[in-house]
Amino acid sequence: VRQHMAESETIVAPATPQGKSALSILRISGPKALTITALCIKEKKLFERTPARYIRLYTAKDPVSGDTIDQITGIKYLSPQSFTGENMAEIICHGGKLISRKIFSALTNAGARSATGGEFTRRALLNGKINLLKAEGIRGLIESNSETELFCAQKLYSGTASDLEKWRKEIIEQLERIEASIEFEETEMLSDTSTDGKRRIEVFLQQLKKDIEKREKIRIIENGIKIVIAGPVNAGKSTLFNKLVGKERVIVNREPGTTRDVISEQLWLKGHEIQLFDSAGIRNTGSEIERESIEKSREAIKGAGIIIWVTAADEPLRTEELQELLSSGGKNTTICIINKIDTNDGKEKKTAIEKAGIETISVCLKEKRKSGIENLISRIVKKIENIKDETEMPDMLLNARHEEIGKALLRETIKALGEWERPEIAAVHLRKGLSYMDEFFGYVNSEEIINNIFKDFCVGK
Ligand SMILES: Nc1nc2c(ncn2[C@@H]2O[C@H](COP(=O)(O)OP(=O)(O)OP(=O)(O)O)[C@@H](O)[C@H]2O)c(=O)[nH]1
Ligand SMILES: [Mg+2]
Repeated sequence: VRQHMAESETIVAPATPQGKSALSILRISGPKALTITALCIKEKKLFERTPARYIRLYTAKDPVSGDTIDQITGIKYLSPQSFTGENMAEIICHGGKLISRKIFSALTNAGARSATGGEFTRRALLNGKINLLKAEGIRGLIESNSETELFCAQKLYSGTASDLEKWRKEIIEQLERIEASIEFEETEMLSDTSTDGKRRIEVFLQQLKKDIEKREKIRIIENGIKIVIAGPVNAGKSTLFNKLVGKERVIVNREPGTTRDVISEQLWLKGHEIQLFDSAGIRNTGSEIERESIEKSREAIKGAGIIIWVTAADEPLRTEELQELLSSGGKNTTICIINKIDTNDGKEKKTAIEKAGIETISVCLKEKRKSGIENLISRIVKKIENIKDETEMPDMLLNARHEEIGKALLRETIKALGEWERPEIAAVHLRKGLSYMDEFFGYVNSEEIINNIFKDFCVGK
C-alpha cells in the first residue's frame, strides 16, 4: 500500500549538477507530471497539444507569482513510453545555480515533490521498464571512475551479461529431475541422466570459479593500478613521489624516517589511471611510531600491483634489504631505482640487484630535469600494460554484490556436487544455490537488496 501511495506522487529533481554550466535539465515523473509542468509554462495550451517526445521552446514561469523564469525547451513523455514508465516531462533551461533552482521551486509550487536519490530508476524498476541488473548498470555508468568499472557497467546496462540465466535453468532442471527420482523412489543415482547432470553442474562450477578469480584480479586495477614506492629510509622515495605527482605533496627531508604514513594520490600516467603510494622507509628501529608506520608500508606493498623500490647509491646493499626487496615482489612487479648516483655510481648495488632478477634504473632524483624519470615512467607503463593484458574481464560477476553472491553460490554448488549420490541432500544445496541466483537477478522482491543498490544514487536518476 505504501508503495502504491509513493508512486501516485509526482516527483521532480534536477538531472544535472548544480553549478555554472551551459544547460541544466530537470525531470518530472508521475501521474500529474504533465499538468504540473503545464502550470509552469506560459504557453500552456501549446504544451498540452504538443505530441509526446516533441521538443519545443517555451517560457517557464512560477505558477504562484506568474513571474517569468527562463526560456526553456520542454519534452513530454506519455506512460508507459518513458524512462520510469509513468508520465514524464523534461525541461532544459540555462545552466547556473539559480535558474534551475527557480524552475524546481515552480514545479514544487505546482504540486510536485522533490525526488529522493535514485527514485526515477526505482520507479522504472518497479514498473518493469528495467531489471535489477540494468539498474545496477545505470549506477555503474554514472559512478565509474575507471575503464574496468565502466566495462562492467556497460555490460550490465546492455544486458549482454550473464550466462547465469542459462545456469539457473540448468539447476532448475536438475532439481526437477532429482525431486522426481526421490518421489518415485527410483534408485537412479547412477543412471546416465544423473551422471550427465553432474557433469554439467561441474562445468558450471568451473566457470563460476574462474569468474571469481577474474574479479579478484581486476580488483588490483579497478581504481587504477596500485603502485607503491617503498625501500629503505632516506633513499628518495618521497622525492620520487612528488616528482610523479607533479607537486610538493609530501615532506622531503634528509632525516631518515621522515615519512610516517602511507600517502596516496590518484593520477594518470600516459593514459593509465594509477593510485600512487608513498610509504615509510623500512629499517630496524626502536621507535614505536616508526615501527607502526613500517608495518603500514608492508601492508601497502602486499596490496600493490607494481612496486618501485628506491634505494640510495651511497648506501651499501645490506642482506636484510635484499631479502625485503625480494619478498616484496618478483621480477614482474618490481622496478628498483638506484638513486643518488651523483654521490656514487652505485655499480655494485646495481649488479647485485640485477643478479637477483630485478630490473634497475640508476637516477639522480634531486636533479630538476625530467629526463631521468622519463625512462622510469616508460618502464612503469610497460608493466601496467603487461598487467592489463593479463587481466581478463569477468563474464558473470560484474560488481561487488555479484561477487558476494557468486561466492555463496560456489559454496553451495561444491556441496551439492559432493553429495550427488545422496539426492535429498544435493537437492537442498541446489535449492539454496537457486535462491542465490534469484537474489542475483532480483526475482525475489527484497526491499533490502533494492535499497542497497539505490542508496548512493543521485537525485534525478
Ligand atoms: N644527493 C642526492 N640526494 C638526494 C637525491 N634524491 C633525494 N635526495 C635527498 O635525500 C634526502 C631524503 O629524501 P626523501 O625523498 O625524503 O627520502 P625518503 O626515502 O622519502 O625518506 P624517508 O621518508 O625518511 O624514508 C633528502 O634530503 C633529499 O633531498 C639525489 O638524487 N641525490
Ligand atoms: Mg619519505
